[in-house]
Amino acid sequence: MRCVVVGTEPLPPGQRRVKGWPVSHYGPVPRFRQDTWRLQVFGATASGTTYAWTLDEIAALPTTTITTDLHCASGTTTGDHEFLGVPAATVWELAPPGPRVTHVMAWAEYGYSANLRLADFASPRTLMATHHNGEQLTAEHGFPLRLVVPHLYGYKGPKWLRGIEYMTQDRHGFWEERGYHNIADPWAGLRYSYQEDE
Ligand SMILES: Nc1nc2c(c(=O)[nH]1)N[C@H]1C(S)=C(S)[C@@H](COP(=O)(O)O)O[C@H]1N2
Ligand SMILES: [Mo]
Repeated sequence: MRCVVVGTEPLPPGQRRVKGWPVSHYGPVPRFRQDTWRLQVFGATASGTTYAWTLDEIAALPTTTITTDLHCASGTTTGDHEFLGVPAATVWELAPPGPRVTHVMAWAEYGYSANLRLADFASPRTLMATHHNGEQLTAEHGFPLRLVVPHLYGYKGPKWLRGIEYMTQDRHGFWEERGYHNIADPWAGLRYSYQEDE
């Protein structure tokens, strides 16, 4: 039996806790097509080749579980999340990056993207999640695969993850291009891009 006390975890500055798990994202919920779905790893790989894994191949990899709150940069925090999935660092091992790689771009369906520093992507708690609280992710929350970066604001974790691009310099993703902070550390309150100049 899972027994979680909700609402006792400390909150980052400016966040308020909401009940349940509201759905929030930009654009429509994509339909999953098993025959064409691949997770691709591309860009500055060590071998120069692109890697592509089917969902079955992902599902065969060792998994881990994390418990975390999710902090949306709009100010809401939801709790009681237990994610199961493949550690993002596994990508690092199976598809090694070239020596000059400093950042990754995590790509989702419909071109949504989020840029991450290496250390944030390969952090031990960063996960490519397939399950939430013991159940397969729902379509609205990112089925079949969702990046969860528990120590950053929600926009750094694409739902419907489809690609990891290795980059040799930083580049803005979807929300980072639209006024949100490049680093997105909720504990430091790094919410908006104008704060990058402070
Ligand atoms: N593909 C995609 N992933 C996304 C988003 C999006 O617009 N598209 N929004 C992000 C933001 S801003 C947040 S707060 C979380 C919300 O996740 P939830 O709907 O599961 O609560 O998804 C993140 N992942
Ligand atoms: Mo968000």
